[in-house]
Amino acid sequence: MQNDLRGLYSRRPRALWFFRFHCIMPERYGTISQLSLENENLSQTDYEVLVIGAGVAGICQIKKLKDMGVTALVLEASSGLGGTWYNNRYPGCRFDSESYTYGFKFSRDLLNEWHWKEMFSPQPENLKYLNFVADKFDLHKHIRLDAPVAQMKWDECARIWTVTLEDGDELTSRFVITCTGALGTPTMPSYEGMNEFEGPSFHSYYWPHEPLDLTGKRVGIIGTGASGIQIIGDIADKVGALTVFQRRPNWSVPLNNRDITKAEMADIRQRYEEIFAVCAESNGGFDHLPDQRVYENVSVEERRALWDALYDAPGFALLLANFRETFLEAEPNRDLSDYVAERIRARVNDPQVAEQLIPRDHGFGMRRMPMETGYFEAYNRDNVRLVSLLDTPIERITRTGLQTSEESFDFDVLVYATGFDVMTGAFDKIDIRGADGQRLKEKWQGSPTTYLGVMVNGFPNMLMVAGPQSVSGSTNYPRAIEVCVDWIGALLEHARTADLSRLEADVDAEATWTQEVIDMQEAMPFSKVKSWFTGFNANVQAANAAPRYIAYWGGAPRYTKILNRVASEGFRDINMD
Ligand code: NA7
Repeated sequence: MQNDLRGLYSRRPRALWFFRFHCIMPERYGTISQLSLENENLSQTDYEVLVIGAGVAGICQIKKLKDMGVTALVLEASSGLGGTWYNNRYPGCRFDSESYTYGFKFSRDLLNEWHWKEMFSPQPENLKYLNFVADKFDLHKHIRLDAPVAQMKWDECARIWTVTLEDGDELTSRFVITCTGALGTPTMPSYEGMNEFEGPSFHSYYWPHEPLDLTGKRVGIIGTGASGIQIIGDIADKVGALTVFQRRPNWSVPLNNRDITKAEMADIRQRYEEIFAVCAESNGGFDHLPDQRVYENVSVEERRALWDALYDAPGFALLLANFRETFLEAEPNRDLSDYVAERIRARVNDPQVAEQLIPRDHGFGMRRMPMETGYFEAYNRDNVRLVSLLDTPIERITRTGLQTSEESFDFDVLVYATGFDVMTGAFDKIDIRGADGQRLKEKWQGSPTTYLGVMVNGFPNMLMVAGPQSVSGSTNYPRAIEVCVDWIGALLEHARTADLSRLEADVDAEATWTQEVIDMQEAMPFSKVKSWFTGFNANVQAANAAPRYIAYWGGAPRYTKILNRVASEGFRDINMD
């Protein structure tokens, strides 16, 4: 019986085992002898660790737990693994991280075997990759699909979590690790008449899984964030007519995607260590490092040459391989914004439309920048029209389309690319009750507080991968996830060695970390810009809501250093017994 709690806490297994069940449900579990009997037939409703979510984080986490010999189960709400890459099926959905920086690095075999076919791999291929990983490491049997979690309740006496699924099933575990993702809780606007539209209408996250033929169709799309911009660039030349309803425009630059040949992939495989070393050094966890020159020491012509090259380079190059000052200081940022505005004007034929596509309320890089493929050229097509909601707001959705303050539109299909309740949304959906019955949603009302984005005081034995206030939300997701999963592995190993069954972040340590998160965000030039970077979503928060602190902006290297220091000092900010 190595794969149960007795395996993890081997020095006093029976005492712990008895303690928990006798303590919580004496009537149900009865006497010691009955207990022993039941232990022999351990039904799989009890685990050392329950993991919530089988996306990129959950897959990485279960692999780690499996390697550690821990009995664990992943509970996944959807009917397939993959999280974001299972759910988002909209046309044009793809990475904007270079594919070879997005894959897991925990296995050399895996790196050697997988061929990324495009620089920025599309959703179907990404889902295939995650299933390939699950197949290769035999993870499917540790994942329960169609298992949305409704409630998690901590039992202080037994030191276990009881996790209740939406269908009423109950499971128990010593630890729960949440891997619920940053962008899995879509938000809809609240326009009058939304239920009346007679054609297909859906959030981009719920784009139908079965093929949806848009040929000749009149399509309306609301929202021009990363999802909307990918969709528009992809479908403009396939639909009959496309009307884009844009509220605030976003800066966007070319993704510059292309195929990766076999020879290139062979070279990438040789250089994986080098590539991941760059990612570890980069604040954003990407394969881009900033230009080291001082902005004011570089001539206007040289700056221009760099920007031209970066505009044509893959991915986030213009944002991340630029002079540091273009992100951090007002004037350089204005210069760069002017440059990008000029590029937009050069690509959009109608000057009035071009001006509507250029952001005025924030500088380049001050919100999460969508990457585009043919997005601006789409507006040069006769079948594509831009409607600025700043000029003519939507008044209501109708049976056949929608009505703005000026005009009525008819559509066959209506798409809401209206964003997500980022980071905390997935937690709010679950009724999480910690010690003393405290509700996490109430504790996090306003803004979350965490210890390192991994633990929460008052919620013992709950660990978060890519949780609020971790660095995951602000960086190349899998790079941060692997750091976090390794750290959690070390913490569980530490608990196992020291025979500990209750881990809780110290209240003062949590306050210190939350202050660090606040300080880092406030130091960012985008801290006053309303966007999901600053925890704002107009469909969830009131326009005058106070800023929220949902991500750590101190950069991946600093975050990793802090995690490593905490581990090397024996996790002393975590109360353990
Ligand atoms: P985003 O980036 O949050 O974008 C949502 C878009 O929807 C944005 O343009 C919003 O305009 C618009 N929006 C939201 N609500 C409304 C209403 N009520 N009316 C009109 N327009 C609205 O979400 P995405 O899905 O595009 O991208 C999410 C992340 O996925 C992205 O950052 C990547 O990390 C991957 P607003 O700017 O609020 O005026």
